[in-house]
Amino acid sequence: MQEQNESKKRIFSGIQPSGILTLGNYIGALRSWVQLQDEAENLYCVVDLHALTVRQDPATLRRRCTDTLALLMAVGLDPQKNILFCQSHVPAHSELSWLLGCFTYIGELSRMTQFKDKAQRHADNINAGLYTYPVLMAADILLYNTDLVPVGDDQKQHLELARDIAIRFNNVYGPVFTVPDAYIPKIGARVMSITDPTRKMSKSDEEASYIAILDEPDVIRRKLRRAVTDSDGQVRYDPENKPGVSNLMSILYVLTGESFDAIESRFAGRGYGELKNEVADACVAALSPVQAEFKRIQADKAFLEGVMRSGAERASALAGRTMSKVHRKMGLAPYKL
Ligand code: AQP
Repeated sequence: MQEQNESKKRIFSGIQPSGILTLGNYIGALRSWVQLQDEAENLYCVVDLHALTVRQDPATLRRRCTDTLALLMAVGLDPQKNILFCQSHVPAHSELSWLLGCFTYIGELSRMTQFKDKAQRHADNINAGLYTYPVLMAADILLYNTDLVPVGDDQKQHLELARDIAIRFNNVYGPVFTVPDAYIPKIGARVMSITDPTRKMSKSDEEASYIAILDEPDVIRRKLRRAVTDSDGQVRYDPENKPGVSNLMSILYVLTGESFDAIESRFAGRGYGELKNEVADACVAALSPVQAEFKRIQADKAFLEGVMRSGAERASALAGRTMSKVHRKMGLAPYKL
């Protein structure tokens, strides 16, 4: 296995620039990334190749890549402590994806719930990339001999596949890849849509269904006022029977630390309107500083370019070591005979 800092675990995670990042991305992924930044060697990647599985407007995609990178720093990721980079800047991701595709079965890919869900939502464009998405994700992770992958609950199935592929490969060629573990937050791992709380909040869904990290306070308040709840009027945590109210309570819990019991007793006899207002206050308080920092970083193009370039160089150096080993083990012809 690759040489790495003995005392520190290596972490990799990615985020698609397929839309404006949501409160779901923030709570399910970005907050844990920030919490972990002193404990591990981290690589955080803007996975633009993954975003191409759905049609993207080129100019918008280009802008969203840099905006996503700026947002990673705005939430608190330090570009010195973390390798922040863009997936397409390290071609080894695509190459390893091909090689690992030869170790992945059609049956495994056909079982992936995200593929089934996206194939339904984009029925006019069920492309091969949508199908092989989990192989590219396995390549992203295995390329860096990652120990831990902090993700939301929706990515658990993909991560299990990455583990299976690593184990299968290692069984054939010896211990090449580290078998990664998922790191999933206990609460907030699946923030639900506010218009349909039986579905997860997604940035590519309709705008009213998500709170974007960059939504202005009045937009956040308006969206939350319209959040779907239920008709029994009781603030009680019961995700199965009261998904809308439970989703709002989870957001409040994650952002303020107030326990479900405390929220329930404080809101006894009060309506959902008051709960929605408090959730909106908590969102505005958490997101306003991020928004201000985002504007500052986004305006500094030279800084952003520098972070992107240095991230790509640092990631490429690590990826190159894995790829030489993979080539050698698999018997690909050496460059120098
Ligand atoms: N609703 C969510 N709750 C908790 N975590 C979430 N994540 C996404 N949505 C939620 C986590 O955010 C990280 C980055 O996700 P991604 O952008 O790479 O892809 P995704 O999971 O497909 O997110 P979206 O918003 O649903 O994107 P689109 O709409 O483009 O498909 C991941 O760790 C994810 O678990």
